[in-house]
Amino acid sequence: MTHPRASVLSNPELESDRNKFRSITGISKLHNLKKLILSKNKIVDFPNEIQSLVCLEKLYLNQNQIGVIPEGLFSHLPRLKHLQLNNNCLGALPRDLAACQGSLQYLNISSNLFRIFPQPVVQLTHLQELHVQNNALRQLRKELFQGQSLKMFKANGSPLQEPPGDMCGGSIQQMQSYFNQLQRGLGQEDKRVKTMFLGASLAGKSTICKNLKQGQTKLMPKEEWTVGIEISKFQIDNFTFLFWVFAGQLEYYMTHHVFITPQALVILVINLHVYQNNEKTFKELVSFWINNLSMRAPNSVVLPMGTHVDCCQEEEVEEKKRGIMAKIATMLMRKSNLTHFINNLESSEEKLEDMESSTLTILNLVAVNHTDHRDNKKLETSILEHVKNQELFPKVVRVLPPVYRQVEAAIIDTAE
Ligand SMILES: Nc1nc2c(ncn2[C@@H]2O[C@H](COP(=O)(O)OP(=O)(O)OP(=O)(O)O)[C@@H](O)[C@H]2O)c(=O)[nH]1
Ligand SMILES: [Mg+2]
Repeated sequence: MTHPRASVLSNPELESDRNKFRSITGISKLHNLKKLILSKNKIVDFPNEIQSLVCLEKLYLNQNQIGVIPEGLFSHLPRLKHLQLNNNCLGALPRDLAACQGSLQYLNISSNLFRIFPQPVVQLTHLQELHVQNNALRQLRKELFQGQSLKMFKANGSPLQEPPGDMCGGSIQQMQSYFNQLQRGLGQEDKRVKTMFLGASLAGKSTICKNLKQGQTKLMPKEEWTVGIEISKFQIDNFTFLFWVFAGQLEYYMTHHVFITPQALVILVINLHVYQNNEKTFKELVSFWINNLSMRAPNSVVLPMGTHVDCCQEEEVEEKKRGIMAKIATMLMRKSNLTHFINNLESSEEKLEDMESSTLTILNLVAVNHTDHRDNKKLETSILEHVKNQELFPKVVRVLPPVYRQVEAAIIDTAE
């Protein structure tokens, strides 16, 4: 965009959104401009001429491709009240944004690439509304919640540890209380993974769970099938696993929709002796469960686990492992083609983002021989390796004040 028409020189607003501008020049003479809308363009370089717009109160630069904002521009904008920078490629903010501390009331930096909470935001003492969601933040700053001004705050969609992401849906008062508690006692890292065992009846879910917990290689008696859901706690190193073993029998399927919740490690247990490389057993033992999960818990990480290895030949196990993984890959490919197709139909950007983030991760199948003690150890190591991977499990680590941990422990005790 160059040289806006003379008529805008006296107009306090300039709207030039939804164009394909890559850069903006010729706006420096618009000294009286109060509102500048340059959203939904393709701007890469922050328009330096904005520093001449000394009356500017509202600036919309959202949905562009800005990666850096140079230092020294915001100090020329003492009246700026509303700043929208969401959906760009920003990883930091210039220090002089703090110069707008007397005026800035609304700031949106959501859907950018922030990994560290930008320091200048902490100094914005008049901020009333702050959007930082969908970044790569692990920590928020307590100073944000110490003042009186902040009324609205959104921070979902980042792998937050301090405070844990599930707390950020709460009120400002809850956030204040969390940070106050944290100050009083030392915050401790809590690493916790909900682990759901799913799979057809008699697949061996309860057996795996019991063997892991008790470090044994025993088989469960057939009569002891699970009724409903069994919940228990298990520790590997400093990770706490909450095991949820689901009954595989048909009559309990209707309860699954209540209890299968997102953000979990799912161990999909498959009886390799019963599995034959055909559509029927793939559907019953594998695809039924994966389809179910992609509907109810689309962000889960699934570890397929083969059992009854002791009843199979060695080469049979390898062949079935390969067969299952190949069929899963084909199935996911079909799903992703469908998603792509729907994406092309839908123009709503939020819808697109939702779709993108709804993908199951399916890990490589591990086969476990319950009669071999070493397999138990291997399984433990493999589970631990996966949950330590922060890309796979960004929400495992939570920093909790001691009092929160005590309350949680009391609740679990009561439940047990
Ligand atoms: N030979 C052999 N038997 C196994 C193995 N795993 C489980 N079993 C046996 O298979 C039967 C079913 O195992 P469970 O662990 O109860 O199966 P489940 O998946 O919990 O079944 P539901 O509770 O009905 O959903 C039991 O008799 C186990 O002893 C295995 O790897 N090898
Ligand atoms: Mg069971």
